[in-house]
Amino acid sequence: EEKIKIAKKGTIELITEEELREKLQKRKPVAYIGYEPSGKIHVGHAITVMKLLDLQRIGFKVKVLLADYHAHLNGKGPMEKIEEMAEYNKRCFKALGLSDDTEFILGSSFQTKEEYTHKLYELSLITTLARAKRSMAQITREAENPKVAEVIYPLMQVIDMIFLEVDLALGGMEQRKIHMLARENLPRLGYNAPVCMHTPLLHGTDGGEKMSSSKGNFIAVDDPPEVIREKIKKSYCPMKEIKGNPIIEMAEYLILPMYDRMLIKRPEKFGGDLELGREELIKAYSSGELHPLDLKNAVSEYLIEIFEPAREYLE
Ligand code: IYR
Repeated sequence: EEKIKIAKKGTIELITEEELREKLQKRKPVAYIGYEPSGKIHVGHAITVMKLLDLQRIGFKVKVLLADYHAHLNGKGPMEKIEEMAEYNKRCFKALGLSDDTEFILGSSFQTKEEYTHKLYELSLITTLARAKRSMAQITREAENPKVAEVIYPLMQVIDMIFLEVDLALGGMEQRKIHMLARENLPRLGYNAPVCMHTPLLHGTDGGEKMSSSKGNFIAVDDPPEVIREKIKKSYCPMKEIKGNPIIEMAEYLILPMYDRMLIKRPEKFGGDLELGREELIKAYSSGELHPLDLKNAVSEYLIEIFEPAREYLE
């Protein structure tokens, strides 16, 4: 029961809790997540890495897929460049505290194997084009002139789950349609579908739809403290507004799942210090009792603290 609680903390979807219970009976269940290698590892990534740490704590073996081919198929550039980023990303993920038995796997190390390709073809035969395309809605970079690569991508992600022998697939909410495709079609190929767990998505510091290293609207795990303070200070954070507010989201999705309560330091004349749980924070902010500036200051200091080991390790 305690393990289930730890697993669910800070997530917005678990499919299904009952299956997770079963998986926890196994000696060493495997949890995995894949990341397209990226120029910067940011708060959005960190939310999922913190969840991996929780899963490790409750007994999962963790595999991290450095999805180089996926990045390539998604128009992120030549393989050599992507491989370099993968190496740097691996260092960032380790720096965030993943244990030594974490396995880092480069997608291209198995995604051209005969057996892999064979399974991919079989899956392509039972998946509609419409479904494959739909599953990519929140992932693809190309909107104007979509390529066939866009529908190969989700099928490969599904086959990855067979090859990596995963019991649980973790991802941000944007991955859910690919995960649902896996849950539906893997059994049709004779394989068990993994438990799927999803974390909330972060808006960019500019208030944009998604925090993304290609849009420059992120806080990176290796940003120096002054840079974090500066970026947070300039961030979109409308007074009293919770929805689409990236600063509230960072508090709600990253800081509070880690600390349970947040200390917000304020000068005496502005009401003095506050110590808030999740609901109290939402209430205090939407009523205007908590001002954006005070929230921003607190969030900056927490991020600096959370990323401190990463900054040190990466130096
Ligand atoms: N679609 C992910 C990258 C990815 C994830 C998994 I899980 C894979 O098996 C393969 C790729 C992204 O959007 O970053």
